[in-house]
Amino acid sequence: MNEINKEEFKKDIENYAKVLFRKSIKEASDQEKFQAVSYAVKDIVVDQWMATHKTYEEQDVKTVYYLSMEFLTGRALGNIIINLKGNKAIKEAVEELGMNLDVIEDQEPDAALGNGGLGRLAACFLDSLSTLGYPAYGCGIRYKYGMFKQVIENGYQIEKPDDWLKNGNPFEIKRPEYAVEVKFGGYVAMRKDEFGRDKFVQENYQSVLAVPYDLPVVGYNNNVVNTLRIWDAEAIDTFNLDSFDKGDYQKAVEQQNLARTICEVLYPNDNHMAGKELRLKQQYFFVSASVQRAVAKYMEKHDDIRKIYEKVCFQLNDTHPTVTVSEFMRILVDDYGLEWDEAWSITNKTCAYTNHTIMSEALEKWPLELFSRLLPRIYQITEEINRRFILQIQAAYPGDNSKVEKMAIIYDGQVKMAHLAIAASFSVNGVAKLHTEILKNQELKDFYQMMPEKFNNKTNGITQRRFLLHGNPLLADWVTKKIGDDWITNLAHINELGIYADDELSRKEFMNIKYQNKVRLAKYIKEHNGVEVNPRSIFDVQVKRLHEYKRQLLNILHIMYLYNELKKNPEMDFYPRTFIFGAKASAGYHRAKSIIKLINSVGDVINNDKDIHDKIKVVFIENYRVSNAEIIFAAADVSEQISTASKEASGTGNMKFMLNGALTLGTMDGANVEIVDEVGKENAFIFGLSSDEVIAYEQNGQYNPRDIYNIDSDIRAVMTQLVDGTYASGNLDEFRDIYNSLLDGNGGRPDMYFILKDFRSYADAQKRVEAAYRDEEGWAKSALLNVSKSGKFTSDRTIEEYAKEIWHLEKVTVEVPE
Ligand code: 26V
Repeated sequence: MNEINKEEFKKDIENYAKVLFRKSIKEASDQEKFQAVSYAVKDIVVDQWMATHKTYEEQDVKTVYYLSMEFLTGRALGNIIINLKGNKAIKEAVEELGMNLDVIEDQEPDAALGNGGLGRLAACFLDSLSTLGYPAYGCGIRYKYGMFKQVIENGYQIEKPDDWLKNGNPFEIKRPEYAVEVKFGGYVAMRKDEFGRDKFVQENYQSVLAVPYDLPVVGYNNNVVNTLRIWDAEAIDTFNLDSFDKGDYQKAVEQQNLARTICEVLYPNDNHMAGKELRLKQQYFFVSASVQRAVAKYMEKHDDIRKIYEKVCFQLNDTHPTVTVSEFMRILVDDYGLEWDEAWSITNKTCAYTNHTIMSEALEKWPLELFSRLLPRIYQITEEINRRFILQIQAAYPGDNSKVEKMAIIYDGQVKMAHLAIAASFSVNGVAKLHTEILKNQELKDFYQMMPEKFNNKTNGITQRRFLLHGNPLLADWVTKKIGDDWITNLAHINELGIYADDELSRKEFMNIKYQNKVRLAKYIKEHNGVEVNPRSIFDVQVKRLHEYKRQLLNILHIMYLYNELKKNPEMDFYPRTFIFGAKASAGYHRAKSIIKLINSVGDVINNDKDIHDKIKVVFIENYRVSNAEIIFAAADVSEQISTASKEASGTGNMKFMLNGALTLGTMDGANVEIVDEVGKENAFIFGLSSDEVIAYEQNGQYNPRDIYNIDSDIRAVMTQLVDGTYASGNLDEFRDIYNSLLDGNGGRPDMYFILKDFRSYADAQKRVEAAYRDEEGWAKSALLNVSKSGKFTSDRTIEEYAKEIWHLEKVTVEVPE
């Protein structure tokens, strides 16, 4: 890699301030300084970006297209600087110009084009693909408004629009030369092609112009820069005389509106399918644009479309981009004139699907009426795929019509996207061992029995470059001092840290770094939440989307219980604890919003109660997002991973905490199982029902939370406090719905999340946490072992597995000309 020349770089920054804002650096605002620095950094990146694509073309590489509705990339500048290994030179340059790099980085809005786990995973994957030198495109949507900003008012969540592009995005490049048309609605007609053969064409449709914006994805210290291509919609220019002449004024207006709405906003539901027409439009919009462009790019260099699978793989990030299957078939059959069987065999060698959830609310099913009206030709093709797939099911299970009912792609007036994805893909993967087993043995059992060869596991991972090197510089430097810096690109090496777990001085150093990170977070909390917390207390953290299955409610009920214990016995031996929450709730998810209010209300009471001498603090961090997550993980002692077993497909926060030396307090769910496999049960706090037990209860209906309520007086006391005004002065019904959900559940079914069932076991595990923390040496040892055993959970390992076992990609090396 070419060295960054500090003096040249300084000149570059000054020049950008001049050209962009007609200002000197001294005159520029912080935001303008951020822009100027970013453009100077982009200058370096673009050379590598061009060199990368030149190499790809020369070597005619196979490329993965990672199709995802979400990429939760967060801030770009700091991460790019780190990956350029330019930290030292750039920091010095910036400081010599009288600026502070941290302040500059803080000016950048998070790119929050995702909800949570699935979107952040896509961002980690891109980082790893570039770092490992694999050719890849991320394909997504350039939402005008990303994930909403959360403001807490009077304890309630308020959503504010996230106008992340208002100052422009210095790293993006618009590529109008690659714009393509995407068609919606109308009808399908049979017409003759130029050779007199029949062909299907969509007529009387509305269309938009899909225009790509490219963002660089910089690999670590290797000159490789892949592309995250996000599509924006523009109106097709029909406001010309022509259409007025034809009396098409109305249609022109409609098309303008369509273009304006498609990319307006990210749907902020996580794990809940609402069946909204606009969402299906978004899906087809970015899929059609991405697939059209991938095919066109392939055909620029090749002449045989039938071999496209040798150079292209479409990875479907959950079912959201599943129309890829039918769109690709449409292009092969309608545009390239292939026979159905041939087209299907190509599609089957090109598409692969990742499942990220077994929550039935999240399964995408589109009403036929909507699907066929919006995408008439895609619907016809999907019907034909379904017709043939049913024949296959019948051949596999002769005479068993129940299999057709359960497995058909179109059934009951709905298009089932997961079934389409499975039928058309050569690979179907889950995201953690346990999750994949549940898919094979429960949720997708029929499919697994029919096509076992498609199923495989790819346990998730996270990038250590953002979540240790950037987010926790103190620990990163310390690790490098101990074992060298190989861990940055080969996290397996972090294992070498293990020997220091037995070294007293190293344990002290480690705990001191943790303390400093807790001071940093305490400062953030003071500034942003106005709450004073004690960095000597245990930082017990649960940060993730708010969902009943993740059981933030279990956590807060337990805090209410602890508070009762302290009130009964103020002199009891109690190690001070700071409970930290961060979570966004979907705007329409009322119970989730009540849980946020409950956390804040409990915090208000406890934080202001002088009797307990600050032994418990409860903090809700507003607007949890990638940028503050980095600070939070670095400061955590305890990582709350307490989902109802079987419900959390993997989790990735659990891995970020582990990498930063927090101990897991969790159920045997998702990747927690593999974390415990690595670090050992004695270095984690495991509690609760197993996934098998949960599934058994679900099937036999033998769980009754009232039995627990009746025999356990501590639980009863906490339950009563939900509805007696202890935490809701004025409105006794504030938390009534939560109370009811715990005892009666939904629609007559007892609480599906087994909160009271797991309560005692959780409280016991929390007691073990406290006892363990009192043994400072023992805790430091466990924490260090957690860091040292986190090697498996790098997304570099995950991507190597995808690349070798699914995508069959070759690595490239890139030289940048001087
Ligand atoms: C689902 C839906 C359903 C339709 C409406 C909009 C929408 C938006 C996002 C989603 C994604 C839900 C799936 C998801 O985020 N799964 C999470 O994936 C993580 C990465 O694999 C994994 O670690 C988490 O356990 C899993 O919950």
